[in-house]
Amino acid sequence: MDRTLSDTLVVGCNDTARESTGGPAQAGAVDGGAATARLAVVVPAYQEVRTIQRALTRLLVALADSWPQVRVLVVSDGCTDGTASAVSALGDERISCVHYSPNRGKGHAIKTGAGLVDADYIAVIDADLDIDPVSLTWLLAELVASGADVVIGSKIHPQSVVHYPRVRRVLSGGYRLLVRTLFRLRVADTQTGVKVFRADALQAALTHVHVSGFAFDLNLLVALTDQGCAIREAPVKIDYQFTSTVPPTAALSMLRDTLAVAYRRARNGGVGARPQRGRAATHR
Ligand SMILES: Nc1nc2c(ncn2[C@@H]2O[C@H](COP(=O)(O)OP(=O)(O)O)[C@@H](O)[C@H]2O)c(=O)[nH]1
Ligand SMILES: [Mg+2]
Repeated sequence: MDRTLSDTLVVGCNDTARESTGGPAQAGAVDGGAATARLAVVVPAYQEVRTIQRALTRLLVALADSWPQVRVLVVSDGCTDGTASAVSALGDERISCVHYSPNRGKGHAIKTGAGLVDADYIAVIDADLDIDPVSLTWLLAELVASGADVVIGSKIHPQSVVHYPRVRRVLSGGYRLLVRTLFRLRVADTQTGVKVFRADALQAALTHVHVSGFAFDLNLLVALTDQGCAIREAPVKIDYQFTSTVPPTAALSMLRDTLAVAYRRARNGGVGARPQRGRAATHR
């Protein structure tokens, strides 16, 4: 039986576990980067006990100069391997962890985390060691400098440095082709696990995002696009560590979810738009 947010457990690293009041995890003021802007980083995690401590330490080191007041919220997505305890054991007051059970998917984890933080900018980064968190500083710099609503990491940005197995490159390229054909978004790579958002734009779009698995990123970017948000791409540094927890069946559910987003968008004339009765709508 699914548990709802009201019975999730929020664990401050220096606290003993306590029941969530449903209130936000506070993000602090930022002195560097964007003057007084508050940054919260949401980290979706599933069975990451082996990497989570190193990943979080690396993340905080990368952000130390430009975003020293950052707050990090790890969302333990039904982990049964002690990921939440490993986060807690770090004892870092900048890091909180919310745990729920059972596993609901990466998209659900991000949506849950974004609903709990209070910040001006919300970043999302994978919990494993594949993506170098220096990428996050590049995305944030671009968000602040450009005034865009969203900046996403792109594996095919000319300045990206990506070490990825061939089979993943092929799958990723095939998915990008499918997305380009179905959605005609202005961004090329919807799936890389590092993104930054103006919090108000993200919160508004999330109310229209229903996919909870890996096609969540696509669903979210379609919703942001249909709301008229300015979305830019920035380079990433990725060194694949072969620690992926994605099961082989995920490709099928991702395809199913992607087609469902395309269908709903065509039917409603946009993600977040009201259904248009009696005619198929075009979307751009
Ligand atoms: N595989 C998987 N990852 C999840 C889930 N929920 C949250 N995540 C996190 O989503 C991120 C991406 O997952 P990963 O297995 O590394 O995917 P990949 O990088 O695309 O191979 C990681 O931080 C995971 O811990 C889930 O249900 N399944
Ligand atoms: Mg990964």
